[in-house]
Amino acid sequence: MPNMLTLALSKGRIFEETLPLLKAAGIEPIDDPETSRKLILDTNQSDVRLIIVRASDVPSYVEYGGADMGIAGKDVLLEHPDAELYEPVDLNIACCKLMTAGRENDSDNRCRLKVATKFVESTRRFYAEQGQQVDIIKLYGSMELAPLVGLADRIVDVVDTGNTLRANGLVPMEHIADISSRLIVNKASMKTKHVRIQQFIDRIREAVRVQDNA
Ligand code: PRT
Ligand code: MG
Repeated sequence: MPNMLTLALSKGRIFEETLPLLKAAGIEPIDDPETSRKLILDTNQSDVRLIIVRASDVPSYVEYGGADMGIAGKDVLLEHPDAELYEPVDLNIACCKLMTAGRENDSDNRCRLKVATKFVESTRRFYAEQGQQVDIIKLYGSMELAPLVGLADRIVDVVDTGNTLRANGLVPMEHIADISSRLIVNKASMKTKHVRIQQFIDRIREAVRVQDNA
């Protein structure tokens, strides 16, 4: 269908917190991604579909036109500083903080810290702004493990309750950024499907306004 609108999002917390906003905008998926194996979900609107991708893949799908729009955490977007995307709405969902963390009783005076993270770009920028030399070790998950086995002195990760850090004897240290999820839009789609995308943006903005006042 040439006039299809495709929205890319990840399952888990982003999907769950996006559902009420979509519903308020009149869009309801027909399948549940947690129980269905489908990666393309039809909705009650025959010209709107959802695609389920890895959280860190959402910007690529949207930038290169695999989806017209997407929903991605600001932590993920900060890793793509040169992406050609519009970011018209802060959805104020899946909120957390990007932080440095380390071992509780760490009296680290090393001149060159080793920092393990999947957020390489934000980490590089943060320590450069501090004027601190660091060696960054790229990991894809379970960053909390790195300081416990001597792989790194610090990690940079998103933190919500802090329970995961605490459970591993780590403490949050420096605050790097407040994180929430954003609606992102492909630049070409914004031109070719302008009326429908603008209407979607307006409805989502209104849904966020109602959500934030609840
Ligand atoms: O799972 P996958 O590798 O595909 O990607 P992902 O882990 O990035 O995806 P997902 O669905 O877990 O997270 C999607 C987005 O949710 C992230 O990009 C963030 O913008 C946002 N978000 C909000 C979070 C959290 N809160 C959060 N707490 N993402 C991850 N966490 C992790 C945190 O790092 C810790 O390991 O959840 C764990 C529990 O957090 P605490 O602090 O409450 O213990
Ligand atoms: Mg995850």
